[in-house]
Amino acid sequence: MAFELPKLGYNYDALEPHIDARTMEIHHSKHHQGYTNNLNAAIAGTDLEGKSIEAILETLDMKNAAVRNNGGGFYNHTSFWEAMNPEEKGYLSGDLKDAIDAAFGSKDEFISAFSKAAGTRFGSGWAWLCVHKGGKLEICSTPNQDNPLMPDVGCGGAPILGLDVWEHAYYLNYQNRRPDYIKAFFNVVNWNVIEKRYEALK
Ligand code: MN3
Repeated sequence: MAFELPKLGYNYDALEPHIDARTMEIHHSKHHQGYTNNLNAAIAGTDLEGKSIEAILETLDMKNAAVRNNGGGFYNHTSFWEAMNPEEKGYLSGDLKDAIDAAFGSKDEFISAFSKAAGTRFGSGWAWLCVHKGGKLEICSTPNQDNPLMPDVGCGGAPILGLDVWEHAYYLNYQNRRPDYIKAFFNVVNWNVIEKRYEALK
């Protein structure tokens, strides 16, 4: 069973004005579709076929560039779309709020540290909030389509919030102003989704 491009849980214009409809459409229907197609081509006929994307990434041979780039791209974008669902957006609460306060001081201090990781990633990549077994949180970033699930990326635990800082994610609307895009992202984060991930993975 090949991987399929996941449908968004909302319309392309649902994140306006923070993330524009044209960027969403190209990012989902072209970029994410491309990663999906290339991942399927890369695993066809290999022993990776039929495995979950998490299993593929956790046991990845990092020298396998096609699966590293496209498997990462498939997983990262799926996670990214879900994290911005504008339906029942919610607010930071519960155990996740407590864990963020404990690790970073406050929600604002968390956003500041996460934004720094996203802003200082040179070139293309992602910023992450990860949870380790036991509930400890970590902020980190990875280049290209690497992902904390992959071995030895210098970033551990399970990712519960990721931000795409490739230029394709923001250039149409924000041009070179990555900090403005990062700030806008926090207007569309669905904290209910992040809290559910935290509860499931801590
Ligand atoms: Mn992208």
